[in-house]
Amino acid sequence: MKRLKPKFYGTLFSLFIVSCVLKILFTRYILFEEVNFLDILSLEFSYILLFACLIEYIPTNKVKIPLYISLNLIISTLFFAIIVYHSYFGNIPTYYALMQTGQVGAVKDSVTQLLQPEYFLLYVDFLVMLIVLLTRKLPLYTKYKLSKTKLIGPLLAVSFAVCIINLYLHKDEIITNSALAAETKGIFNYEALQAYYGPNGGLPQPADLSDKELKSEETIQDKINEIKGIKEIPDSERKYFGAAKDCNLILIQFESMQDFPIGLKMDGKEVTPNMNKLIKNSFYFNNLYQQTGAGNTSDAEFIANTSFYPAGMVATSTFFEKKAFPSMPKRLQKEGYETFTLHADKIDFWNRVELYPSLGFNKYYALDFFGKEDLIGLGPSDEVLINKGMSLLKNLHAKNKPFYAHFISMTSHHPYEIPPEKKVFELPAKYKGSIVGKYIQAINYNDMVLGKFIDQLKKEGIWENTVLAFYGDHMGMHHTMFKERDPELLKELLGHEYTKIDRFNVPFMITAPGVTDDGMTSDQLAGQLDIMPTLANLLGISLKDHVHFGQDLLNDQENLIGMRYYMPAGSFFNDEVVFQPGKSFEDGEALILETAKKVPHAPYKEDYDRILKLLSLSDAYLKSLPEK
Ligand code: GP9
Ligand code: MN
Repeated sequence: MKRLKPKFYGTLFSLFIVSCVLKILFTRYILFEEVNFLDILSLEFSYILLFACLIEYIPTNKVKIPLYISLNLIISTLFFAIIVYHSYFGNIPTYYALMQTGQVGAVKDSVTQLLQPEYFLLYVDFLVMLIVLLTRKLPLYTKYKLSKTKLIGPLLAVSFAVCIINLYLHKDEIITNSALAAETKGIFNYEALQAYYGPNGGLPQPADLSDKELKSEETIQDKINEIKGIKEIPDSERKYFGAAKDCNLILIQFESMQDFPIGLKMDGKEVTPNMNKLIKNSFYFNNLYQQTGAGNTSDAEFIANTSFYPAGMVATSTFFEKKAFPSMPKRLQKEGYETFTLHADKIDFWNRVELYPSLGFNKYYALDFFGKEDLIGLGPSDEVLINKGMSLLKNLHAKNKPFYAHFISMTSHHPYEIPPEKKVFELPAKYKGSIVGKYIQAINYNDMVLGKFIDQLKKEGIWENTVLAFYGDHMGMHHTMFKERDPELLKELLGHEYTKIDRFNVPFMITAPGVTDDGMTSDQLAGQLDIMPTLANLLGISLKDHVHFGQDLLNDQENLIGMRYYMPAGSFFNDEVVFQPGKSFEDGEALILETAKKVPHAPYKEDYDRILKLLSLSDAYLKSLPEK
């Protein structure tokens, strides 16, 4: 090929290609921690070339400059968003997940903390482009046109062919670990294929449930029980069935609350004094794992009220926004309960405006109800949440109306900045300023709120006739938040290296005066899907004809806990290990729950198959539900 003379449009063309290739190198290095030039050449380069050639094919020169700039801006921003998203969630976002970044505004403090200065390198080439544009009249660049027939045409054909071949080769490749999928398929291919497959992209689509299977809900429950290895126990034989019949239910979902701070002491002082006291008269499950997907907090709300698996790669509140879910609020309404949920954020965050009617609460109370008092982080503090919530409870109590109130806390959200005047917990000097220290203070704040709430319930005479339960929505401590000292500080608190077992372990505690008085701390394996069946059993709500994927922890011991999104689909916790697949089961990894030591995973193939069946059955069941 004849050597090209320097030229203006040729310069823009080459500048675009070189800067995009550098951006891909940079992005792949940050995401996958290694750079393989061959991968970039075979998987990503064809797209860059294709974009540049398409621009060069435009007949009017005038639009080329704005096009090069806009496309470069789109690519830079896409990579930037993917990197920031990945640093928090550990996942490569799809087109659908990125659509939800409209919510980023609301969590801007968290996002700001995750930004690293080097991410802005993705925009450095705009300076170069600016210089080139400002100097374009200088005789540095001759207005020589890139030959369409000799150069652009053939390059366009080749790059287009390579893109199509790549898409074809990777289209049926199912890799549930999104980071591995994007690395293997290429970022552009991954995004294109995810968009093609739809919101739950690339995962095997659930088969439609047959009419016969749908007619009898029992059949589906039998299937679930069979896969899980559970024997249906008649209500009359269930331990604690109806032990708290007709009691109110107050269920608190604590933001970012993990299990490890419960019972923890720092310099001899308890981080959670109120919870520690409560444990003595409660059923406390300390080996329970989060099962939330991309919908985070809202997924936890969905799971706790339905005992179904969340959608996974997209918030359930969006993916199944039209559906009417069989749920705990609906069941309790049938028993004469008033049901409502309280969360002091805008109602459209996480599409709760659709989620709450889908769950069937009688009422919901959001930001407009709580006002703009005592703002911390994302909105009104949890003290405002319980104080204003209390007025509703008092009203219903006065009318002798049983209620189910689901309180969704928010103050302990990342970046865990509790204002100094609220900091009741004095940190040891070395924890001051660290994210671990801030997190501990946020959890201590939760504990303080719980203590105040219980005092009020007792004062109002509501306590005696109420089941009060709480759980954590999802992890709060993630390595992407850590600064240099944090891993060491956390290790010191835990007495061992911080692992994903600690990270996904959230607490679940139930206090029912007269029922749980003797206290019971259980380390049986559990998941968030078990919250509803366990509470239903205590309240005497039969789930015999109500499909549920979780189980009653007071009666069913054997368990298998599936998770996707934060770990690839097919990941699970069983009584011995936590397992996470790689590209498939074969290159997965099993860690012993007690020690986090790696063990051969071959013996757990059956559990992997069982969990995939449960996920697909849950998806199929949700898909089959009628619309609201
Ligand atoms: C906002 C709160 C935060 O309403 O639910 O959600 P998260 O970021 O934890 O999913
Ligand atoms: Mn949350």
